[in-house]
Amino acid sequence: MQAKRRADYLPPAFTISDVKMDVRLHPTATRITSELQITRVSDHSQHLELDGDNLSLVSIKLDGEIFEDIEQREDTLIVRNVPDTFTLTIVNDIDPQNNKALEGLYLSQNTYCTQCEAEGFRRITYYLDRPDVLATFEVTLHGDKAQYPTLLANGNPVARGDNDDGTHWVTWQDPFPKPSYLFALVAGDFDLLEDSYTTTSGKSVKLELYVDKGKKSRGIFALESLKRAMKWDEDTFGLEYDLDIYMIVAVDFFNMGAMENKGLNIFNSKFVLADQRSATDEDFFNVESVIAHEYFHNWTGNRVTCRDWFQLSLKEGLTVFRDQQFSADMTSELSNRIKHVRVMREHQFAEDASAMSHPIRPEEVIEMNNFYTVTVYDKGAEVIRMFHTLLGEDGFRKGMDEYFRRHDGQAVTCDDFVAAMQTATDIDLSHFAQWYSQSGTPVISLTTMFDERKQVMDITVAQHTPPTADQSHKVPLFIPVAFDCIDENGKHYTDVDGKIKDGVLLLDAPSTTLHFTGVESPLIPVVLGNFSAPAKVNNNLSVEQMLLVFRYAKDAFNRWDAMQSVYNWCIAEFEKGQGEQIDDSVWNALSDVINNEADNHELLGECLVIPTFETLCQTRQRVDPNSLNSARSAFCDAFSIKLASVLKRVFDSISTDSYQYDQRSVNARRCKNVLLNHLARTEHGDSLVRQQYAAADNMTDTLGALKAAQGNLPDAFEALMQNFESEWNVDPLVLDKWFGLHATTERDDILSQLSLLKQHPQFTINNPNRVRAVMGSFAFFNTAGFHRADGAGYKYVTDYLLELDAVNPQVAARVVTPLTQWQNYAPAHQSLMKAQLNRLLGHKGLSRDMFEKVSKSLA
Ligand code: B3K
Ligand code: ZN
Repeated sequence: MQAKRRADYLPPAFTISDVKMDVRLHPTATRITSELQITRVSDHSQHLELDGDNLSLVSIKLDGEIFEDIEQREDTLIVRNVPDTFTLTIVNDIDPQNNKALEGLYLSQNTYCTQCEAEGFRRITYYLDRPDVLATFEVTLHGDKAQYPTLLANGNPVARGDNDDGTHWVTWQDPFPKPSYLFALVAGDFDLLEDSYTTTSGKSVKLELYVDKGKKSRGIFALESLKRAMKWDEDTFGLEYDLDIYMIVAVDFFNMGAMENKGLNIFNSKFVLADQRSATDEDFFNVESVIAHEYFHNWTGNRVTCRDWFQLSLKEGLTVFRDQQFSADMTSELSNRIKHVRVMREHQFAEDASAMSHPIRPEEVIEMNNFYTVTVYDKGAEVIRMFHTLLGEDGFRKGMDEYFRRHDGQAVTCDDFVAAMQTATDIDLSHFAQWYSQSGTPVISLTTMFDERKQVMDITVAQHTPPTADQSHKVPLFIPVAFDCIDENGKHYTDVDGKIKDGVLLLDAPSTTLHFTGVESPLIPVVLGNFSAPAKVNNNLSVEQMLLVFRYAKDAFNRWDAMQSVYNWCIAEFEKGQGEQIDDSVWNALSDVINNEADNHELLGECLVIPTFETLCQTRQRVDPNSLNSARSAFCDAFSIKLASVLKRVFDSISTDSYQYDQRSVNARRCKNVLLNHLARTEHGDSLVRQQYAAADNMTDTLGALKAAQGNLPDAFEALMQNFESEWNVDPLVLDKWFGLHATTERDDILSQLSLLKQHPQFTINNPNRVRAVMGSFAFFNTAGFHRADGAGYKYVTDYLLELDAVNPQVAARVVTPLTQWQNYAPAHQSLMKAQLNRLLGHKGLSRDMFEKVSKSLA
């Protein structure tokens, strides 16, 4: 299978200015008639080459005449010797009902919907399916009126009518030229929530949210979130919505979270439906942030789009950054920042360390769907955040204004974005721009030299990016390192030469040395405040110094991070078999932390979360998963037993009133549930967990109780899980939480448990949410089960992937990720994992999606 390279980009030979489409919906034979206005824009090809995948061609006309000088290849249609300007009319049939890959047009649960990004439009009709071809669309949909009373497409509805045969039709016009990946249509029978929003300039926009019948009340929060996002984008970036109508449709079968189709977002119902009984605080948070993310794409993605798919981070990194800023403004800055740093450390650092390592702007791609990654999205957002740090709030806004001024209506590159930002700063951004081309996680190392007699201290800050699978040679990057320095009494210092400006050291060389004077005792460097760069830090602090950082650092993120380092250090002691010898002074200090922060539910809640197995892996090499997992668990036991009384006292002090989704209550519930998780390991565990489950008036506390019982209180867990299942059996979206909990429970018979889950009446391989809840949760988060020493966990996942790949390659290629990260583990596990990857690679008919990831990981 052939890879495409960024360096080989060629502008299209032809462009399409206008599309008129007629869609006659039928489960197995939907007929598409598409009339394309085509113009030659460069002379590098005499023939027109259209993309098409899985289509049955019926006829082609050129300027109204049947045209036969064509050649059909596997995924292209060559139309030979065409004039410079012409109208091409293509008729073809497709089969939505048997489209289980959920790409293109598909029918599931009696709803037709589309997913075209990245290259799904070619599964609907022949087209120049690339983001740099922008056309206006007029789409007429025909469907059975009783079954599909709602017929939607992009833009504004302009005409509708009934036919004699029980069908009806609606015509939609989208005046904004758009690439085909933003095309969408939906047909179904929904409940509708309606609202309106008036923009700052006084334009009234109709808002429509379509949900499954009977789920209307669960859509209210999403609609409110949309209005908040619209207001925020006007206030923060001066960006208003442009069409008269904004529609969101929630569907149950969807490969990802949501899709920003122009004027017609299609969402996984998981990111729309929420009420206090069925959704956790985290679900509410996610609904608001995904609604905002898709809305923000209207400017960063749709009005200004990508020239080619290698530029994906242009829209995704930027839009993730925008949704992160929005969420921080709506909720809280600290917990948002911690949430995103967790994603970086758990998943993005792991991707960088694996064979799939790639820069935020990849160089080489076989299947584009494989590049909707934590690197492109989340590291991409970190790169935008560094622009924000370098330029400041006002400079960043100025750069964004210039970006839209230059490129509204265009398909552009990451370099165009950097060039627009460059107009707003005196800092030369050419060195900084290497973040787009270099993969890997830089490590910032600190070495100190203290001269007690002269009372001076030097701190050398060095950077190094280890080689990655895709790039052996690395260059020094331009890294904004937030830098603070404290002594043992909490006094803050800054360097004499002023290299640290406004608390940030701009590290633009392999290393630099900072000088400090008037220093009586060795200073403790406190670096990467607010996670100022997507890097790792080698700070070599003692556990006492980490605790001083927690006590004295100004930056709340640094304080949280210091606690993570303390836990990491403790777990390392357990790994060495020295856990029992951890000094009482450390336990006492931890007890003080909990006591002192007892009223700060936000910080305490975050600080009491022990680093996950996945995060711990990123600070270790060739991990033996079972010994690390056991060491972590032994530490958690010791933590809860030694600190039981203070944990219980704080737990009791947090009062929970009836449910409200506001930040104060969210923080209190979160803190309380984290405490419950620790207390579950103590003598109070069983009764506390059962009490909370019984009393809960909301899903956050229900799930908190179940999670606390999981792995600690098997009897309570079984009983409560049964109760949960009987209550939510009819609601698969909620039942996914139950599937996920079972799949992540560490127990000896987990593989037979998984087999039972797969036989559950609500489970189906055709629904990505179900598959992710069972197999995804197991492969990503059931450490003991997935990493069983005999390799049976790896084999189990592989067997399933072989089945899944034939149904939905995109989802299969996600779930295979943990197997492809074998480099992280000890040799015995590596060979067991590779054996399964080889099985996959040897399988006939493996999808491109899987082939790319598996072959790379074995290369
Ligand atoms: N742009 C879509 C993702 C499309 C994924 C294609 N496999 C959603 C988003 O990032 O907003
Ligand atoms: Zn996006």
